[in-house]
Formats: sequence, C-alpha cells, structure tokens
Amino acid sequence: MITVWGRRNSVNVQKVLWALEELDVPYTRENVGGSFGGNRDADFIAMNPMGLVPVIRDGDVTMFESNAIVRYLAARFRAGVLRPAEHRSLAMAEQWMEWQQQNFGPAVGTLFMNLVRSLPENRNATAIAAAEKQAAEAALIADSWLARHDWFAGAALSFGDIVMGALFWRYRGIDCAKPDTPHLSEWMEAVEEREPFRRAVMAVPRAKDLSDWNRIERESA
Ligand SMILES: N[C@@H](CCC(=O)N[C@@H](CS)C(=O)NCC(=O)O)C(=O)O
Repeated sequence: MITVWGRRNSVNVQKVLWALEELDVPYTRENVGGSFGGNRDADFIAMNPMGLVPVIRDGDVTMFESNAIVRYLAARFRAGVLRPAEHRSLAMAEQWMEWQQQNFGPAVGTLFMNLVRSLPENRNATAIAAAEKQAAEAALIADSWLARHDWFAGAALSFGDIVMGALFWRYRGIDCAKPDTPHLSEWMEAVEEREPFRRAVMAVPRAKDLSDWNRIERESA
C-alpha cells in the first residue's frame, strides 16, 4: 500500500492522487501542509528536506517532487497506461510534463497565490499582470498543440495530461483574463469526464478567495 503525504487541495498532491486513481493503485493519504502543518516536523523533513508536499512511500522508496512521483508511478504500475510504450508518444508526454513545470506552472502559481490565497490589500499588481500574460501565452501554445492532437502525448491519455490537467483545472477557476482556447476546453471536458479525475481533483471545490480557501481546506480533510 502506497502512502501519500499531502493536503488534498494542493495541485501537486492532486497530480499524484489522480495518477494513482488512473492506475488503480491502492493508497492511504495523510493530511500534511497548510493548516494541517506537520511538514516542518523532523520525521517529515527526513523524507523531504524541502518541507513540501507531496511525498510518497512505496515500500523501500520514499520520494518527493510531484512530477517525478507521477513518472515513477507511471513506470511502476500498469506500464503503458500513463507511460506511453511508443517512443514518440513518450517523448511528447515528457516534453509537456517538463513544460508544465517550467512555464505554465509558475505563471498559474503566481496568479493563484495573489488572486486566491492573498487578501486584496496584499496582492502584487505587477506580478499579477506579468503572470496573467505568461499564463495566457502558455494556454495558447497548449491550445494550438491540442488543435492537432487529442491528448498531450497524441492519441491517448498519458502522464503529460495528468500534470497539465490538474494545473489547467486550477487556472480555469482563477478570476483573471484568459484567452479563448477552444481546443484546450474540449480536452478539459474529456478530462472532466474521467472518474479518477473527479475523485482526485474535482472532489475538492475550487476556492474563489482566501476565506473560501481556508474553509475548503478544513472541509476536504
Ligand atoms: N516542485 C514541488 C513543489 C511542491 C510544493 O510547492 N508544494 C506546496 C503545495 S502545492 C507545499 O508543500 N506548500 C507548503 C504547505 O502546503 O504547507 C512539487 O512539484 O512537488
């Protein structure tokens, strides 16, 4: 049985939970981080010196970094389900996973921390404007890819969709200017139809502001 440490409203934890659900791997989860705390405790720091969630333990493997965990799970369980067997599809899954972490992720993170997880008086307007532009450009790039492909790795769901899906669902819930991305919307609809995504991601409502966020975190324990 795999153990996941991390609160359910963390996008990085949600990636891991969605991967586990798609792979049909049994797991237990411990509430750590945010208002639950525990991530600065010595036993947690021994697992992740960064003090961040998610962390997983699978037998004698203990690891952190959400995208690396998703890759690990995809390689270890039901090979071919989330990790494409065909080398070109694998290359694309890897490419978009990296791009999520380096491009889209930081922009959405800045928007989310400012517009949802900060009080209005503490928001940084300059950072919001820059992130809004960066996220919009990224969304258009993803949209143009999905105009030509059903999924990020091509014909089928892969770990590339796992990390993009969790993040894009969060982005759609943020009250900011967004470009028209019909292909991304179509892909998102296909993602939202998946029961594993509903259980791992959509089961936690999207917060509109800080008080909403705090309430949802308590309720999703
Ligand atoms: N690059 C790391 C980032 C992990 C991260 O930033 N985790 C956040 C939650 S999304 C965290 O632990 N924040 C502190 C907290 O929840 O108390 C990953 O992808 O796993």
